[in-house]
Amino acid sequence: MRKLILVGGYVSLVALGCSDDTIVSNGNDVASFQTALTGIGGAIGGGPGVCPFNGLGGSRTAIGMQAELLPVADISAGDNQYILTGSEYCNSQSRRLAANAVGDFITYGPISYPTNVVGQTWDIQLRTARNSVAGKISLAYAPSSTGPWRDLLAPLDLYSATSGPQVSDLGGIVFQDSPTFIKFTVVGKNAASAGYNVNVDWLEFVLAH
Ligand SMILES: [Ca+2]
Repeated sequence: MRKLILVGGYVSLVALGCSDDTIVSNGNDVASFQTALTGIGGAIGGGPGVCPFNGLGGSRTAIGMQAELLPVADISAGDNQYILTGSEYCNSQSRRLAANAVGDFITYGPISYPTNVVGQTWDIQLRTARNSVAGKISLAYAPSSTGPWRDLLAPLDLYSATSGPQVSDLGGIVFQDSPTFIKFTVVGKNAASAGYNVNVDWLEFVLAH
C-alpha cells in the first residue's frame, strides 16, 4: 500500500485513475484530501492521464502536485503561462510557460505541505509533456520566492520529436530548506528544438525508506 497526499486542490479519484481507493478528508484546504492507494507501483509513466507513476514499489508515502493547480508566484517579464487540456495529462491538464529565451522562468508557490519534508530523503519525479518546441530546464527550490535557491536536478531536456508525456526520475534529495517555492528556469534548448516552452503536468516527492 502506498499513501499519496495530493497538494494543490480538489481532484477526483477518477482523474487519478484509482476509483477503488479510499479517500480520507483531512479538512485542509491545501492538502485537500489524502488517499490510501493500493495497486500502485507499476511501470514508471503509468498510462495516459494516470497521475501516480511511482515505479519504486512497496509501501511508500508520496506527495503529489498538479502543476495546473499549484499557485503561480511569478513568471519572467513579458512571458505568459496558461493551462493546457488533454486526456494525455494527469488530471487532464498541465501548465505551460510560453518561454522564448534562456533565463525565462516560472515559480510555483507558496506550497504548504501536509508533512514536514525537510531533512528527509525524497525521490523526485517529474511528469512533463515533451514536444518539438520545448526547452531545457533547471529546477530549484527555496523557502521564499526570493530564494535562496537550491538545485533539485541537473538540467533536463524537455525536447522530443514526438509529443507526449514523459516521466523523469530525478533521484533522491534531502531538502535543506522547505521547498515552499519551486522554480523552473530555461537554461537552453536542444539543437533540434524550435522553442523554449516548459510544459509541466505533475510533480511527485516519494519518501525514501
Ligand atoms: Ca496535471
